[in-house]
Amino acid sequence: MNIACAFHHPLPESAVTPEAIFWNRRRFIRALTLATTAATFPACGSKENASQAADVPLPARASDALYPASRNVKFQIDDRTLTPAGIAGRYNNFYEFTTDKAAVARLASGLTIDPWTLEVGGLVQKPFQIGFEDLVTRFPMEERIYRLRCVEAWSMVVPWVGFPFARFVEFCAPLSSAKYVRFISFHRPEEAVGQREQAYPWPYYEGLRMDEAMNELTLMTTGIYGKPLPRQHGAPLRVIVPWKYGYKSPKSIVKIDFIAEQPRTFWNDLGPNEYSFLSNVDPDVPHPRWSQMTERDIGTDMRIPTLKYNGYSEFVASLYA
Ligand SMILES: Nc1nc2c(c(=O)[nH]1)N[C@H]1C(S)=C(S)[C@@H](COP(=O)(O)O)O[C@H]1N2
Ligand SMILES: [Mo]
Repeated sequence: MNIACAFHHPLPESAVTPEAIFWNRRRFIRALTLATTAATFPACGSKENASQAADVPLPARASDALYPASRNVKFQIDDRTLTPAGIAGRYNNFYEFTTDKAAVARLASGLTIDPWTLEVGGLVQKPFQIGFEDLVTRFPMEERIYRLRCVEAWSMVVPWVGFPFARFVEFCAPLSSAKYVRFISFHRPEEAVGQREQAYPWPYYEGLRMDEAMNELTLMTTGIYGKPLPRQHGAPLRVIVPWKYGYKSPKSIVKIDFIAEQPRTFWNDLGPNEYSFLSNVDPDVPHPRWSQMTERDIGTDMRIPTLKYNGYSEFVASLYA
């Protein structure tokens, strides 16, 4: 595990790619995005271009009718621009597929997302399994515009669609002995090349304290930009925890357990000194290898100050007082 740790950790973008090359590549990707949104069909029919041009269609599901959901105006971001869908959807961290952000959308296109079963276990009145379609029709859906801040010092502002995780917790009827929630993502090496080829401790696992899980910001997320989640964003079901670094927002969840002890988490196991269990966004606590004082907005390419709790102090500061 510690050997893997030495070689595989999220690096700041500037460490992964020299800045000059990076900026050029971004312009190239942006040009590509503009070119392909203008035309319904890619001009060139090669497989490579077709897969870059648009997301592989999602399976038609009854839950498609839930979109778009009405916006909850309590969660708006006034001081930043919404990140274009074509940028957010081509700059993903999803190591089950690849560490190459620009290639995630293409490599994730083979993930089977329908049917999808969520298993709920641990300290609940009665463990159960529920199909995704059954689950989503039980909760009122809403849209929320949130900031998302990756530990690598980039960020975006996107409209998620989902329902408060607190409603889901109530639905699960946890016992009073449940103090933490643990999330487990899918494990399907046959569909996820990164799970075949990269020596990480699959499946991805994350966790929250119960009070964090119940906070009104924590969103069970099934959509983005007024549509069902595309695979690269964690279809069909993920959690968004906007005051924490992005890796605390696990994708494509298949199991949720209520437990008494603090769960281990994927990135904390890989780099305990670099990725804490709490991982609240904090400009004053540098990552051991880079500053967290600023971040690059991937939509505008602007470097902006990082905000304590990612700008959500009014909602969460009391949890850590
Ligand atoms: N299962 C799983 N969830 C994950 C990750 C991952 O590699 N696997 N990456 C995390 C990281 S580091 C970030 S920044 C966000 C990125 O979400 P996005 O691609 O939808 O922007 O997903 C998080 N959730
Ligand atoms: Mo991240």
